[in-house]
Amino acid sequence: MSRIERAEVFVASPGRTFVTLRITTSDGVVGLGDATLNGRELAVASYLRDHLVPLLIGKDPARIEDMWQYLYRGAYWRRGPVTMTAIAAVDTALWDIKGKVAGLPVYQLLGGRSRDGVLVYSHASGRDTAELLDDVERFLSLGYEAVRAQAAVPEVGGTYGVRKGKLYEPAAAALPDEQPWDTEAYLNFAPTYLEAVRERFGFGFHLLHDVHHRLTPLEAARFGKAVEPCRLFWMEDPTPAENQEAFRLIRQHTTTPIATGEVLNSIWDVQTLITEQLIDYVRTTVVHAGGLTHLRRIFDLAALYGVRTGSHGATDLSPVSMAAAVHLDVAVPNFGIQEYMGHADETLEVFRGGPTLADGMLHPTEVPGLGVEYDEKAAERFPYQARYLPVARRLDGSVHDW
Ligand code: CS2
Ligand code: MG
Repeated sequence: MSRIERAEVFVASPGRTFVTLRITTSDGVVGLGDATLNGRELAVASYLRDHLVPLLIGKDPARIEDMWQYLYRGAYWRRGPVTMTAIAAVDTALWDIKGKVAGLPVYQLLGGRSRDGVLVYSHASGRDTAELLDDVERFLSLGYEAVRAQAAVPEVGGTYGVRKGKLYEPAAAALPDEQPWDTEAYLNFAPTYLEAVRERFGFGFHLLHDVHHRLTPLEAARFGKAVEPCRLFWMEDPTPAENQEAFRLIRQHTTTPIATGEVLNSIWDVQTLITEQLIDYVRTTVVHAGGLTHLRRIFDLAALYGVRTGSHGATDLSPVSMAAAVHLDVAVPNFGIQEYMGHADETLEVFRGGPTLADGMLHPTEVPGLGVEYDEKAAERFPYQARYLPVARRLDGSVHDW
């Protein structure tokens, strides 16, 4: 019987930092898992190297569910982004191996296709409304059917989501970049540029916006009401989601659809949001919510309550977890939309293969497994660089949610 013979953890910064787990079986079959936690990467690398890898050697790679239960219940200290990202990497690698052993792309192991392609959205942004409108036009001309819009709030340096280079990369500094934030200025300005997008381009495409955890529940209710005429596909992370019950207040005041979950990492962290239908899209991911095994459970609970999927897919999710995401997206019945930002050229030198983009949709690979390879030699050219996510401070100097 095949056994796990080797489990290696690679930390490299091709374009940005990624942590990748590679499991090799006694039959020489290789599986990959993404273990990247933006700004806290080495914590997961150590959790894997120092605590999980010794448990993997000699185990049966085919026993995916048993491994998940063993690593989750055996941790004693449950949940949290570090633990669930480490478990996710192992889980994803074992699904990759199972697909290769079966000679099937992973989506065939998840029930097969429910749709021909996976609708995606990408990120338009601008330092002002005019620049944002040009960027929205660019993405629409590239064939995207869904576009997220974010513009810098005048006089406030810390607006989330405004791209500086080719890709939006918030983890850009060797120490946290402290950015000013002014909620009133945001609440006065953001509805104006979302209205400007609709005025210029109409309603023939999906328009999304990420509030990025910045508002209180009542402010979020006020924002949701203000943008109802824009008919957003969703307003994302309107308020910090640890307080799931807080979404009841938002729900009472506005019909603007709500998406949350990218920073959450277990079914228990989204249970109230889903079972009380406080959200319309759940954004949990393969890499941060325990892998395909656990994410499928979250998506199946969501399906019972009419909640659709809308997984996070920023550049800090590696091509491995993006490939796994598309294999699940194409199979689940309650798919909503997949965030997709693409990756830097350096990243694609290290991670080979993965889903293809055509006509605003991602399509999974048809090769056995996940369809991504990790080029260890290429990765050696990109040594690890410590990068932090920013910290937001209100104008009075107190810390705010970034
Ligand atoms: C954002 C991300 O893509 C999104 O919806 O929330 O840019 C997020 O800020 C980063 O992934 C954090 O690492
Ligand atoms: Mg977000």
